[in-house]
Amino acid sequence: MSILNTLDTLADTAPPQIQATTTLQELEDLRVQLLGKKGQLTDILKGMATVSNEERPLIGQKANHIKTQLQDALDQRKTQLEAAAWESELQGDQTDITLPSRRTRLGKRHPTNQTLQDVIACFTRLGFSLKEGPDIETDYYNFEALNIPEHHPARAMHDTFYLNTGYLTTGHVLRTHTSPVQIHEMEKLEPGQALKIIVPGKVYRCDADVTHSPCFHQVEGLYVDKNVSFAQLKGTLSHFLKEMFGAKRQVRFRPSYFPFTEPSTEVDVACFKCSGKGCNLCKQTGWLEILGAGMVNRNVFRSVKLDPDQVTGFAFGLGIERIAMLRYEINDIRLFTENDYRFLEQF
Ligand code: FA5
Repeated sequence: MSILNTLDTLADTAPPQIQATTTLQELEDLRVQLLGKKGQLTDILKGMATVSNEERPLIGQKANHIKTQLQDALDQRKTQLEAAAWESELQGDQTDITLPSRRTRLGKRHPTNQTLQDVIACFTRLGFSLKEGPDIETDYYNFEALNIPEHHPARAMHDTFYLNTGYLTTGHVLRTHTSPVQIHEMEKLEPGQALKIIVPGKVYRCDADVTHSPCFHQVEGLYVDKNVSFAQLKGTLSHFLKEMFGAKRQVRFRPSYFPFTEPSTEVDVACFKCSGKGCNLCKQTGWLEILGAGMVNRNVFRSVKLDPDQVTGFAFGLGIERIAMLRYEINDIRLFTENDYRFLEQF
């Protein structure tokens, strides 16, 4: 067969071979076999020595043309195989690059925090200043100094978490209310000095159902001065309740008992779920209790070395989650701590 014929055969058979390769390695091997130093084209051109002078330029031209054609076919196949390899790698990763990107969520205030901020703002406008106290308290501050001696039945009502860890001395508790801060702050008072504070903070009780959480927030209020009256307490709380719930929401002051106040009251707000008819949320009472309050007990003044004949005062303790439940009509207190976006995004 003449060289020209052999070149034609190569030009016919090589392209289907190139197209049939399935991997980049296979393609590279074929390139070497066709166009490499010891490849088919070089082999064919070795026969040039025997051809006539007229035929030689024709063969040279054809050989160059075929070489360019085969190189183009090899390059094209290489691009196809690289694209296929990339695609299968992506499938292996199970990454769908056509999916829309994840939305960046904007942060929002948690409803408990929002309510806490609003409560603080209301009382600051009324002239109360902000104080804080420790979460871990001694038995003395949490109970004793607040006129709740050992074996007093009120201790049982508090469902206390006692701390007994080995390195903390026994007698420490997770505070069950913010009232111990009353004692810390009154201990610092000079005779004749007045005190008007609110104390926000976390409190802990071994208690859990739709309206009770083991860790919740309270805001304590304390006003100590000469001639503080129960009327002032009622006026302050009534103003606060109107700001929080609007003038139309039904509220009631109900006589109650706290060892550290005398007389004492609790404030209830009409249940939003049943509008006062009675349901599982309000335990069939029609009301949700949000705060306890009263006039500071004379024994409490005595425990901080203040003379109960010289000073008077009122105190109150608000449950922040309960207020948030009423404001936003939330029927289960556990929703506040479940961190479910569907719940949190509504506020
Ligand atoms: C007290 O804690 C008193 N220290 C309040 C007080 C302060 C009275 C000063 C007088 C003077 P009580 O246990 O009722 O009181 O709790 C106060 C409020 O906290 C309740 O009205 C309720 O709104 C909220 N609360 C009580 N227990 C829980 C709980 N487990 N989960 C959520 N909120 C609660």
